[in-house]
Amino acid sequence: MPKLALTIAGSEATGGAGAQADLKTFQARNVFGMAALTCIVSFDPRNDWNHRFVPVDAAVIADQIDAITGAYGPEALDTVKIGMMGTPATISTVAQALRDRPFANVILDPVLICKGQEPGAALDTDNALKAEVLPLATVVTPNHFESMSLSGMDAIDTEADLIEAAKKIHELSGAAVVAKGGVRIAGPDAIDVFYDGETLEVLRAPKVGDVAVSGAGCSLAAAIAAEIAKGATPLEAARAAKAFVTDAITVRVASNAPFDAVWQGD
Ligand code: PXL
Repeated sequence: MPKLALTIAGSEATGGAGAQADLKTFQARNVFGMAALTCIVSFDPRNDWNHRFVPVDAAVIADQIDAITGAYGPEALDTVKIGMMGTPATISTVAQALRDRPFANVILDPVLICKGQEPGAALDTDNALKAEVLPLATVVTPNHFESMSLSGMDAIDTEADLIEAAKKIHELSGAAVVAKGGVRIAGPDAIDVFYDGETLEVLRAPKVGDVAVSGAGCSLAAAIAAEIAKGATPLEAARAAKAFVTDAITVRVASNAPFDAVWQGD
């Protein structure tokens, strides 16, 4: 029997990011995937690829998690990945579900805004995520923008800055942190910083172009979840996930949207 992993995330219809990326990643990493949808995002091809966003009703989110946790007891299902939440009501519902039926491994991708959205549009949502879900996380995977927001740093320009951010985010969350530099830290390598309070490791891979790819962050967190579900430590999982996502970025799918999509296959 395969190991199991759940994603609680939004639908991103084009299949680059969100729950679609998570489920493809779970399959590619050989774990049985489940998804509870928090929202539906539809890019708008006629309006600058603006993100049209519809939240799923809080009661329906709770029902989905109830169905999943009822079907598979905590012995089989101990790992959950949290992706885009979108509203304070969703965050409260998901946080309650995580407290009701504690998961051993909570991998939080703290999606504060989607790529291309206006920063700062949803401060109340960001604050709710920090207050209610971040304390429950065992692994957290902030991107460049989210690392600045969570650490309170004004700028993260260098590897040293990213290390400082990872340490700060560990202090405030207690989680193992994978702070993603992506294409936003200058230099030939895409670097991510792992820090769990004991081990500091800079994960490196040569950059594949200079433009971000949709779904890389979702797939990284989902791959970490899959590896942890199979028994890896957070550090082992982060290393494997980094290699997996580097491949997925390399064999990307071209898109008319501003970002190409990662491909989790060969
Ligand atoms: O890449 C972050 C992300 C996560 N989840 C959903 C999204 C996006 C970005 O578009 O739509 C549902």
